[in-house]
Parts: sequence; structure tokens; C-alpha cells
Amino acid sequence: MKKKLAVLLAGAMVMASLAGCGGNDAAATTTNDAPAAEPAAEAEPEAEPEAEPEAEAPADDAAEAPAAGGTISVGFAQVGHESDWRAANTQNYQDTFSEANGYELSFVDADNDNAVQLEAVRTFIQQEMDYICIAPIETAGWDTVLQEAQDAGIPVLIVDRSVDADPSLYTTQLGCDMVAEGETAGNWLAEYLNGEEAKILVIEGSVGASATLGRTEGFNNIAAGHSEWEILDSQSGDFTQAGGQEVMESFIKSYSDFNVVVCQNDNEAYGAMDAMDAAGITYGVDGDVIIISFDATHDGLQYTLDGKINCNVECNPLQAGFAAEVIKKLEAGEAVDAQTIVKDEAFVAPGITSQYAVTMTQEVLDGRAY
Ligand code: GZL
Ligand code: ZN
Repeated sequence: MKKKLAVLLAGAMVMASLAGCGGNDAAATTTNDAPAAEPAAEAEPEAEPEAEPEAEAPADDAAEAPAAGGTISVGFAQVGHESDWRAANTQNYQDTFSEANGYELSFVDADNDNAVQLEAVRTFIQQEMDYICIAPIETAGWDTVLQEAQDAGIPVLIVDRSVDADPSLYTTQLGCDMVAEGETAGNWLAEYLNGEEAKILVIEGSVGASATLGRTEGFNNIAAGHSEWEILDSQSGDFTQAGGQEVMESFIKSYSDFNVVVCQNDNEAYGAMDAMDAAGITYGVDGDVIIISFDATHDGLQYTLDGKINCNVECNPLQAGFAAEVIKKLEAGEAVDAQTIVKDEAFVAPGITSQYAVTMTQEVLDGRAY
């Protein structure tokens, strides 16, 4: 019964919302002003009212399962354990969907393997989970299994990344705006170079991941406006340190005149730095090569504070509270947003001032929650 009602009501969901995550306060902008809808089988989706200004972060007790009695079972098919960002994201889900908070979490680390991830979701369907969260390794290939979950009356939350599937097949999507992250990186570079030439190498994230596709698209959107820039090459480092090192080593063999390396996450940046160290190539604010990174994890921001990474664009991994808030609303029969965008900010090394980023200081680093 509970599931069926949740699915019907979820159909009455409303529009996207912006969730700020400046620093780590993960302030959310939710625009759930729609009253608890009638069973949505025949309800028309609401018109998209204007997004409201930033609202407060998910209520502290958002993580607490409603007192509806009994625990809420949640199946979480996680990408893998490829990066520090992912580790922080996993920990946040395990802390939030704890027994103490009234949940029973079934967690599968798909180890960046699409088949394993699809199998995990099908197992959650067979086990009749109350809710399924998926952080999709790739955007493609989700329609069939999402239809199976919907037929089984199980609401699905697409978290962290996004899928190329009919949005009516899942209840909500929440995560960072990857295109905006890529554009932030490009806009910062343009500001920093101020018309100077750039020969750019890109170490992309995992092939087919929305984080990769979005950051690449966003950066290229800006690069298109700078004829003085040349993107020499762009290869996947799979969001891992080993991958970043391997790709950087091959780049060093092929290119001698690059002055910018864009790493689509911090772990790739660490690998790239190892490769450049071994080749005697200097980088950072006092080096020959500008490094741009993404994730703004603790170590990534330490390198930024140390001037080794010039610019680091954040995507806050502490997103489980937004997922818990959606589940709480569904349990209460309330409509939920179709999308929650966890807003980003960026950080730059000391000595750099930017309209697009915060200049790193020790207290900025000390104030981070991950
Ligand atoms: C971003 C997330 C990406 C991180 C990587 O939201 O999907 O996946 O940038 C992680 O560190 O592997
Ligand atoms: Zn330009």
C-alpha cells in the first residue's frame, strides 16, 4: 500500500529546485509548495512555477525516517570506490540511511561496472525495497530497468549523476550541475589568462558518465569563445589517480608545449602531478603548467592552498540529506521536486583573486566537512 501511494503521489511532482552547497552547509532550495496531491494517476503535472530563492538546508531531522512505524528499506546502487569524492559520498549515505535513523540500507558498490549496477537494481526490485537510489555509472542503458522498478511500484531516486531516460520513469534526480562546473572552470581560465594563449590537455572522467559529459561540454562552451586556446587532446583517466597518471604520462610523450591541464577530478590531478614531477615539469602558481581540477575534496583543496592546483571546482558529495528529504516527503504523501541541483562553488590558490572562485586560506580548508 505505502509503495503504491508513494508512486502515485510522486507522479504529481513539481519542478526543478536549486540547492546551494556553498562550503558544506548544503543549503537547499526546495520549491515544494504544491499541496499534497491527489493520487496523480490522472493529475496533470503542475506548471513550472518560478524557482524560489535559496531556502535552508534539509531540516536536521530530514535524515530521520518518518515515524510511520517500522524501518524504510533503501537499496543504493553506488558507482564504485574510484575516488575520494566517491568515498565521502558513500560515507554520507551510510551515515544518513542508518538504522538509528529508521532505515535499512542495502548498499552495492558496483565497482564502475554497468552490468553489476543493473544487476544490483534488479535485486533491489526482487527484494521489494521501499526505495531505490542509483548513482549511474553511465547515462545510457537505464530505461528498461527503470520501467521494471516503476512496474514494481518502487520509487527510484537518480542521485549524483544523471541518466538519458524518460524522466517519468524515476521520481527525482539530484546532484551537481556538471555543465555549470565545466563553464566555471573555463570562465576562471579565461579570467586568469586574460587573452594569453593556452595549449590545453584534458584528463576526462569515466567514459559515458554525466559528470564527464557535462564538465567537458561546459568547458568546451567557454573554450569555443577563445580562438587563442587550443585543446591538444582529451582522454579518459576514469576518475582515478592511476588513470590520471597514465594519461598524463602519455600526454607528456606526445606534447611538449602544453601550459594547461584540466583534470576532471582531484584523484586524476594527483596522478597528473606525479607524472609531471617524474618528467621534471613544473605546475601550479609558480610552475609552467596551470592545473584545473574538480571535486574540491580535502586533499584537493590542500594542494590548491599549497598553490599546486590553480583552480578547483567543487561538487559537494554530501547529498544524502537531499535524498532523505525526498523519501520523507514521499512517505508523508507530499509531492517532490523533479530535480534538485546541488549548487557548486570554486576555489583558487592564494594570490589569485577571481569573480568565479574563493581564494583558498587555511580557515577555508579547516571549515570544510569533507
Ligand atoms: C561528481 C561525481 C564524480 C566525481 C568523481 O558528481 O559523479 O564521480 O567528480 C567521481 O570524483 O568519481
Ligand atoms: Zn579569449
